[in-house]
Amino acid sequence: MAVECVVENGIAKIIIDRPKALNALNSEVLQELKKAIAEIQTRTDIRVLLIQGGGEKSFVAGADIAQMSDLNPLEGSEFGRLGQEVFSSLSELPFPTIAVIQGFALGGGCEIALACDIRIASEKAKFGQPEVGLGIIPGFGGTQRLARLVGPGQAKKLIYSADIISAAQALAIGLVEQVVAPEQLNEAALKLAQMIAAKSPNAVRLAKIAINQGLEGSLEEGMRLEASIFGLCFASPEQKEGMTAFLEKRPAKF
Ligand code: CO8
Repeated sequence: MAVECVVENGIAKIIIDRPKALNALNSEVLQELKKAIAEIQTRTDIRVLLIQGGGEKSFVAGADIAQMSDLNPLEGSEFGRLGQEVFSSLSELPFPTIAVIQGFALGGGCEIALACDIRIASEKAKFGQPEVGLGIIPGFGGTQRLARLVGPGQAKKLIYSADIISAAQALAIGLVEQVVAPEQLNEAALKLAQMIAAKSPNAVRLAKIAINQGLEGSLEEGMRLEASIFGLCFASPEQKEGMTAFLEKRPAKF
């Protein structure tokens, strides 16, 4: 098994660990990832997911080039669809997801990070979409999600050039949200996960829906969506607890 999933105190952790290929994604790893995501999808006890690569060197070094090298067009498009399906199920998880990136996040590895809500990286991490150097294009959502996250100009620069950039450069263009020293990475990711996990899970999930669905339409539609979801919050006991706790000058318990 290359994909492990553990849940502790409401925080799920998926680890992709295939050391002999720097955690590259072959179809077996993608199937395992699909299964792990399906298993946590409906769990109401999970408040946040951390996803990371095993070992020190690599988050995920991309799709498995050895496996892809002999694919025919039909097999290529099936492989692409499998990756897209897995990464879409990751991006559609109802709770927040954080990619914890200690090393290479290349090709499909960068695309996993893009499918998460938040990315925290070590200063040693490296990012890129090297596909055009292999005669293919990013096929696990990269052409779409990268442009949406960093804007079309920066996405085109990265994708056309296949350049590998540092964590500092990734932070500068908005490809990651936080960069920390390598030895602080796990602690920083856990701290953020714990902060999220301590808040109203219902409100956090609703905020994710409002942001993600709102981005699909116009600002006006997004505002209407926000107003409806805002109203919905008042149907939850968590709103009562959050506000009562404030008025009683005590921490809220969710
Ligand atoms: N696939 C398969 N094997 C890999 C991959 C990979 N993506 N990356 C690394 N490996 C293997 C190497 O072949 C090597 O194996 P071995 O020891 O048996 O020779 C082992 O991992 C260690 O790698 P290196 O010796 O190369 O380690 P270095 O430190 O010298 O280099 C790099 C590290 C820079 C990360 C280098 O391994 C590299 O460039 N890897 C490939 C990165 C890449 O191009 N990734 C993008 C792949 S394409 C992709 O992700 C497309 C996604 C969409 C697909 C849609 C399909 C339709």
